[in-house]
Amino acid sequence: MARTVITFGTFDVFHVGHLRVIERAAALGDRLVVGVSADELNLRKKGREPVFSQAERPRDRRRPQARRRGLRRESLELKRDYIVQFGADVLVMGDDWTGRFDEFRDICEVVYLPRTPAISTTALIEKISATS
Ligand code: C2G
Repeated sequence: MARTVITFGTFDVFHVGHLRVIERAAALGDRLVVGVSADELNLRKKGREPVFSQAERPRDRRRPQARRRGLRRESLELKRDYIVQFGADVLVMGDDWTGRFDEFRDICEVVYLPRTPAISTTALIEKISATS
């Protein structure tokens, strides 16, 4: 049976760290579902608007090999519902989230992948601001 992988994130100012986590997540199954945080959630969680809006961010994620579905995650509390709704067998997150998703081990596998070092949305925003 086809194995479904799900991952969540903001994916703002899309960079190689995002690409690598998406590629490695896709490689763990047959279908990858990428949950993209809603703008409002990002504002609440990080205290700033994303650089790219929720309408723009999903478009950055192109990977023809994997059949992907984007969903906008309006609420952190809904993760369990999304895992069930999309029939996910595996939840994948970068290891900055290690332990934070273990509560879902009762309904799916939970895998934390090593983050790509030395790159982040915040660092990119700071770098771009400093050069403009
Ligand atoms: N990531 C990575 N390497 C980086 C930067 C990010 O592997 N250098 C991974 C993160 O670990 C995460 C994904 O890329 O799995 C998306 O990162 P963010 O957009 O920063 O996602 P975040 O806002 O942390 O959202 O509730 C969970 C959150 O929605 C995760």
